[in-house]
Amino acid sequence: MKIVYSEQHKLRDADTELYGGQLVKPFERPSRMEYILARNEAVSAGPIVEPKDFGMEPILRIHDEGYVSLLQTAWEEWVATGYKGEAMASTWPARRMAQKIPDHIEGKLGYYSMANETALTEGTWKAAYSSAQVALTGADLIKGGESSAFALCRPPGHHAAFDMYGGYCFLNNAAIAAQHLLDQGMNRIAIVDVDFHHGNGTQDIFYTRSDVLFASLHGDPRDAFPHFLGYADERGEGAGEGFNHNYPMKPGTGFAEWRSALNDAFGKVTDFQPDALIISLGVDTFENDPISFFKLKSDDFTTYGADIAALDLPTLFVMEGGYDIDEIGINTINVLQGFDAKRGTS
Ligand code: 5XA
Ligand code: ZN
Repeated sequence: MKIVYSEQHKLRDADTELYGGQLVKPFERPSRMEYILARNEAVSAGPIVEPKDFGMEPILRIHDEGYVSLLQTAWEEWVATGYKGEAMASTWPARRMAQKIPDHIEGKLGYYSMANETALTEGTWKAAYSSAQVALTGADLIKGGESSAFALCRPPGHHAAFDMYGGYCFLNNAAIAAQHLLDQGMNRIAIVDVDFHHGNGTQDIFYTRSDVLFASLHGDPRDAFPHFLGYADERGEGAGEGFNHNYPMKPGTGFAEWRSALNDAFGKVTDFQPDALIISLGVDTFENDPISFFKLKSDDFTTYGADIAALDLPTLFVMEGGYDIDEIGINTINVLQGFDAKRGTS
């Protein structure tokens, strides 16, 4: 399958992440892409194609204008205050506090974020914009008749909500791609999020809608980031009631249990009869991932790639997380190869 990729992701190269009370080099770093590209080159899973530029409109179909404008200007505003480090939120509109947008950049970052491990840096907006264009180009390929495509997005997107960033995510690439497919004439899109972490942003964006079904398999929020969304009883609201499905799982969960949750989610997808499927593809479910606690092995990624193919839907893979640098390439490409082998395509 075609792999959409842009070198622009390298503009997102933060020095700091707040992790365990320390400022460390972020787990979400440019070299992740090099491992995936190297593995692709080694096994020729698919040709690399450049993204097209769809402009701002599809981004603003999903995200709040004030939020997008903050992403565009935050770094300059932060530097203008005289702050020396990377831009990080330090205060939030928590319970019983005013939900008003402050003027000072420190307050704005708190208002528009849901986690503060993620620093905003000089090239962040350009990289996030490009990542969204990668997803849109993948969606366009699907709309144009390709049976599958892989949007090799970086930075990832699934924690980015209507008006909040965090969890290494700024623009919700999968959601932007889904909306684009709907705007191009499709009627129903299913998004299945197989990243280790709950796709809180994607859930937030589509929670009251019935044209996008969202299912997420993830570490139980009692034990895992993002901690404040992803419970099984979150099933959608209003018109969206019954179109949101969460599968929280405990530390140590292995492939058999995980796959049975995946099959349950696929049952909902089949009943929904979507025009296309988007897989939010995070490979941080791997047993050696440094920030996660599931126990999938490299071969399991091939197996579930084939499971996805068996749904027989036009499928767009959108890259999310995965941090065990040595294995991220193998595990990501294994999913694509399992898919292609089952479909009889390449
Ligand atoms: O899928 N999301 C991630 O991998 C990011 C988790 C951030 C935890 N601080
Ligand atoms: Zn993740």
